[in-house]
Amino acid sequence: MGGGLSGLGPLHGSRLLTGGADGDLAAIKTALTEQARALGFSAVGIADPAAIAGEAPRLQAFLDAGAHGDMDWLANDPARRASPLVLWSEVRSVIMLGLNYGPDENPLALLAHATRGNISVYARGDDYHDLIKKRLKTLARWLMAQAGGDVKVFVDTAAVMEKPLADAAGLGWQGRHTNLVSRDYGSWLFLGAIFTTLELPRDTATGDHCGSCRACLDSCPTDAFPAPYRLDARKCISYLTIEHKGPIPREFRAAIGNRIYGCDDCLSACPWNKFAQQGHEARLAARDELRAPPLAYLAQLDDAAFRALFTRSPVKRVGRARFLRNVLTAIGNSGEPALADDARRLLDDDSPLVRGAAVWALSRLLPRAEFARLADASDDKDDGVREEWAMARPSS
Ligand code: B12
Ligand code: SF4
Ligand code: SF4
Repeated sequence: MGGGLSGLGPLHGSRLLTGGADGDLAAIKTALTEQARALGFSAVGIADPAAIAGEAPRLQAFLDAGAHGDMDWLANDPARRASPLVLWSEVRSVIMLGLNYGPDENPLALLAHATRGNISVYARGDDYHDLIKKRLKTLARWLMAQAGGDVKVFVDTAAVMEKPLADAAGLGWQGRHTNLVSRDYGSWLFLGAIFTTLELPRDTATGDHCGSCRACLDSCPTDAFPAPYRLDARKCISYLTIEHKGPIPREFRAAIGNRIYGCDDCLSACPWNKFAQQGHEARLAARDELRAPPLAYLAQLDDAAFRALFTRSPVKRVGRARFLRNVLTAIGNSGEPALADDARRLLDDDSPLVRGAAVWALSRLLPRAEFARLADASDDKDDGVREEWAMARPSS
């Protein structure tokens, strides 16, 4: 979501500007960095808006391959997305900010606990968008008050390519898993951007430090990297469990395991995480109830309970039906027959998405004959659910 602060207008007669000399701009940059750190940002750097000119063909290749799946918003106006100057012709500098959210435990440990749901690290606390956006606005206002100019702030949801911009601003480099890797924080930086009309001194890119490593590529449970530095989002568990609206394609369901919202496998595999530091933001820290929630509990959430459990959490965004689809996929993968009762109850859910996922879960947990009896008794009117029954019915 992009939020221009242009309404505040440029402020003149500011404290740090004494005549527009290079020294003034350097002083502004130093003070800006200090201010960003005081606001809790872990990394800050400045890029030339033209620095990512080379990304346009790469973005186009990604879109031409259909790798964005049904994230249509990624395909809207790629020229704008690939260039800050097309998005806002007056921008002269892009200030990139990183906020450390390093986990306090091994994010992969929970994958072994099949009756518990694994929510990815970024979504175990409050929604980072809200927190970062507020701070970006505070920092942007401060900059305007000190040095004038006009600003716009972005975090995640606007048509801005944050990773290559952060790369150009020296925050780290885009690793083979396509995310930004930092020497100081490993894989665990959230990104945000302030576009300004001020011409601030640039930082230099760190360059790629992946070397011959390919740990992230090899760790992916769904083989979602067609090549290093390239992701096919349609195969990525993060996309499948968060962005994808319909039934999860059958070929990925088993590999999803107990990942019920996002995935951290490629991030966790990175050796640069040995320099990672635990995040200090209390609001982003894992809530106890979201660290390892029992699937049996999650399967019983009605709409009100879902909203209450995920207040201020990013998980709320997907809504109950998509979330329960994910929970049922994990139940199907749990190997725990005791969870079949939870899945059976959801055969009567109002949402066909949930009913279809319940069918799949039961097909994995019930003895063949018992599943066949249920299939015979089903008179679901929804085509998608009927297809699930047909696909899962044991051939005799
Ligand atoms: C769409 C999106 C997704 C999609 C697609 C991911 C993707 N890789 O594009 C899905 C839903 C899958 C997703 C998942 C995740 N996301 Co996401 N996502 C975004 C979003 C909104 C846009 C990204 C984008 O522009 N994609 C378009 C494609 C074309 O970009 P790309 O894959 O990076 O492709 C580039 C490379 O392939 C490169 N390239 C191609 N060939 C070559 C060759 C070489 C040699 C090199 C160097 C590069 C290169 O060129 C391409 C264009 O730059 C950004 C926020 C933003 N506005 O930037 C967050 C963002 C990237 N996501 C983020 C996070 C945290 C995640 C997850 C970790 C969440 C989770 N735990 O489940 C996963 C990680 C999955 C992964 N391995 O990427 C963070 C990443 C922070 C960081 N440190 O990098 C961001 C920046 C949000 C934020 N504000 O913090 N995400
Ligand atoms: S987030 Fe998970 S599924 Fe997606 S690319 Fe990384 S390891 Fe693969
Ligand atoms: S795991 Fe290896 S290849 Fe992947 S981003 Fe980290 S250093 Fe690069």
